[in-house]
Amino acid sequence: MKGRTAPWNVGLMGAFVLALLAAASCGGDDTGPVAGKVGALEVTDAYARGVMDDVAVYFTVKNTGDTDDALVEASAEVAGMATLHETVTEGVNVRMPPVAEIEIPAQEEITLQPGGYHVMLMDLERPLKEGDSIEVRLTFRQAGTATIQVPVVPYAE
Ligand SMILES: [Cu+2]
Repeated sequence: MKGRTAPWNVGLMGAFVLALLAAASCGGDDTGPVAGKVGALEVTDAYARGVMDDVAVYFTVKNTGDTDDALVEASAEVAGMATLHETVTEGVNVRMPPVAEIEIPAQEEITLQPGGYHVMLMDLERPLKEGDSIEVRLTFRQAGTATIQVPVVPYAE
């Protein structure tokens, strides 16, 4: 039995990402960087991280309009498939059933976060590592499609 395996090679790249994360958290505001806008929708605080062989994408969508909207589809060039998932915890079992859409009511803000809704990227063309940035397309029923750049962050326990 060897010593524990470091999950990340904390070298220059690790230091670089930590610096980026520190800079990103210094906004002094709850709203993080704007990842993309389409119509009345503003997407902020986007990040992605590995979950087993797949990658989960999280972000906040604010609907500044007077019309209810919904996220209905996602895609990414690096992924053969992208699905909207919900995380459901029942006792010790965690499932991620696909959902047809994620509602974004008028004048409201919804956050996709660990333990809840997320976009799951599957069938990846290449493994993603922290520091990568991936392009993700989000299609909303009313507003249309937003293309956002999503940084890959380390998995946090
Ligand atoms: Cu999932």
